[in-house]
Amino acid sequence: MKRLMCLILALLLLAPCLAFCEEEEEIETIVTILPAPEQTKAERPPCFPDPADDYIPLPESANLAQGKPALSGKHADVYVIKNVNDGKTDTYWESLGCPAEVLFDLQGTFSVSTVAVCLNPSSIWEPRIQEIAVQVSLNGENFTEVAAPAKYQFDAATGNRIRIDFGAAQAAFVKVIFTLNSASRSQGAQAAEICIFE
Ligand SMILES: [Ca+2]
Repeated sequence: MKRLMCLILALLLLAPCLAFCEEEEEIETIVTILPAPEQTKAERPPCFPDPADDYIPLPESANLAQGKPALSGKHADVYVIKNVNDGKTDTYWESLGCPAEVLFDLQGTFSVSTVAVCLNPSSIWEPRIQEIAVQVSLNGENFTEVAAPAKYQFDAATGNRIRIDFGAAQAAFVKVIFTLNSASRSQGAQAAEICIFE
């Protein structure tokens, strides 16, 4: 008798649970499928201005330095000279101290009027000053200074790049000379890309 009472009591306690489970099974699942919006081009809403809008502009003409033979003295660590004109700002050249220079063979004679020196545009690169001069040559032996040594401010806010403009000069070889880098973690010259434009 006692067992029968316990069984009845257990059924009474379980009854609400069984009813709940049955109700839960009856809940309909409603899924609404929305069509994906068509986007044919990258869009940037006005509230997210493009940082590149504040970068120092570079000429739109071809970069005469890219991929051309480039020579320099000793480099720091793994930052070899081939990084200076591989077309990528996430690779860079760093000299072993200053002064240092990079000599480009343009493999032809061009009328050049702008040299740009670019660092990685990331703000991880602290603002710094580098002192830079530019010389040109037609034969690789006799050079003429077209831009005297001057200090240039590199800042991520303006793309971590600078441009040196000078009167157009015929050049088959261009030498970029660094005499100072104020960066706290390097005494050598640094350039992710050096670009030369007509
Ligand atoms: Ca590079």
